[in-house]
Amino acid sequence: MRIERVAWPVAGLVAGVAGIAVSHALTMRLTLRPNPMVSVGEFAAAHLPGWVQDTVVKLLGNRDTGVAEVSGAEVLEPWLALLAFLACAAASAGAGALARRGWWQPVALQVPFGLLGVLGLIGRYGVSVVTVVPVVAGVATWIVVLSFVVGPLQRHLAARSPRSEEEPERVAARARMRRRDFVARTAVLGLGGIWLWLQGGRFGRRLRHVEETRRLLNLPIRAKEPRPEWRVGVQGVGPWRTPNDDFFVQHTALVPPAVELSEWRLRIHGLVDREVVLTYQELIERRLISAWVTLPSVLNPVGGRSIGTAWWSGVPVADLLAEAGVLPEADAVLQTAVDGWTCLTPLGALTDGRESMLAVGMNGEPLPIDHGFPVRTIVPGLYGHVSACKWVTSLEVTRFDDAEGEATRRGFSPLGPAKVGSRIEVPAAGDDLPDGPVQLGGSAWAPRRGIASVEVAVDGGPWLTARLAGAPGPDTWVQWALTVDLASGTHTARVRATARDGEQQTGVITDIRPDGATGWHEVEFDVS
Ligand SMILES: Nc1nc2c(c(=O)[nH]1)N[C@H]1C(S)=C(S)[C@@H](COP(=O)(O)O)O[C@H]1N2
Ligand SMILES: [Mo]
Repeated sequence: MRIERVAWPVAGLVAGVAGIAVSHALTMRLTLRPNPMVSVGEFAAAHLPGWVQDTVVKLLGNRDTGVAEVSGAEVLEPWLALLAFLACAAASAGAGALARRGWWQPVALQVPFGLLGVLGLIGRYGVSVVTVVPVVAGVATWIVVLSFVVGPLQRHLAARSPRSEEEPERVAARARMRRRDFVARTAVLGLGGIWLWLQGGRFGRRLRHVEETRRLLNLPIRAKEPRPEWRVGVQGVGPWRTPNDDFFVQHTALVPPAVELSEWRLRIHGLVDREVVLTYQELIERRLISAWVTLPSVLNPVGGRSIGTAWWSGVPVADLLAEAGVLPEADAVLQTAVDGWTCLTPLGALTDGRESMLAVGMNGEPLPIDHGFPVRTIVPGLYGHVSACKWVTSLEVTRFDDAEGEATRRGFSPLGPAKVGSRIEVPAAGDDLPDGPVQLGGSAWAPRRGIASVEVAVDGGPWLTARLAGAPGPDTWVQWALTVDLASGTHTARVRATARDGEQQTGVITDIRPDGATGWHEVEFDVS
């Protein structure tokens, strides 16, 4: 009887190990992130109040890292990861004990516990498939394995209430069978879970190796600071240069392809005089250029965040096409990525003198894996879906009549010039602002053409001209600001931009499909 008491929590631990192993292995396979428990620890460490962090640093001491400052969060991380681990162990044993009382009681613990984990990870990394999938799969495994392992124990419990006058030997024999059954299930799943946990790290080995190569790369490129005069100087607007970690990520691949530098080739073929095949080394030995370019996504809704600006470095596409010798009948280039994604780009946009490049660097670093390592295309003036091929490996010179990119199959029009757009970044929707002058600010863009003016209308009033900050050229966004005096109450502001060629951003609301959303960004806020 006492042994059976221990059996429930043990079953719980086995199920917990299986669940953690699955979420760990999936995380290793899908991303470069650490084990989910470590991530939750990191999140907690970053969000504890400063005085807790300071106390911990005092108590646990400062690690001698050779670096001057170690933040409280860094000292805390391993401890909180350990705490997260112990919490998982306690919850697992607890769920096992609860399984004694019926099938739904452990689930009532497991689901909220899993939700906590998901919330911690979302806090750390934001919402994405790779944030949610490993934990959800882990919790599902935990639930299923628990109910499977405790099956024999539950049958044993049910059998203890003597239903009939069965012979005692037969009752005892059945109990032995159930015990054997339980031990077998526990052993198989426990060992399987431990094996998967230990093996987990191997599933992502290629991705991790590529990341290591990327980190050690020493490219002849440099980071560049945006000029102070490009910032409009309103708190909450920007940043003007989007940090790589905050740059929106958009691709159809569930797992970004891990491309080994030694295996990567670029092939330029099709309607050319001579086919060109380059290794990575051969590519970066060519003339490199760098440019500030804003990359907008056609999927960006009005007021959305799927647009970013970086200092891109790479080889001019025009140079490479010239090496291959483009035939006169060509009018497009079909780009193909390692993951099979394709886009068809107008030839003119690659050869008309704009800074179209096969980029290897983003803000002075080798391209992050998520943004196309080792090589992706950047074409000023076009939306990403017809131009910005990540993990690019083939450029086939062709004709619009003869080829089709992924985008048109997905309901987008084939050309994809970026539309003039603007958004309000401060105030944010729903902000409650103090009385007095109210500062509005945001960004506007008209790639290839540049921004001529930005106007703001408050509460349906007249369009007021905003102040514009500087910009390096026509291919980046421009920050704007406007100060208005508003009485207390609820207000609405909307913004519109005008491009240098005179085209004014339309207020007509259209869908993202087929060629990009239109409409004015509007924000409602309170003054009191
Ligand atoms: N291989 C590949 N390249 C791709 C895509 C993709 O799905 N696969 N998406 C494109 C789209 S729609 C956009 S907007 C940009 C986004 O680039 P980013 O993820 O670096 O922001 O990449 C483009 N390049
Ligand atoms: Mo996009």
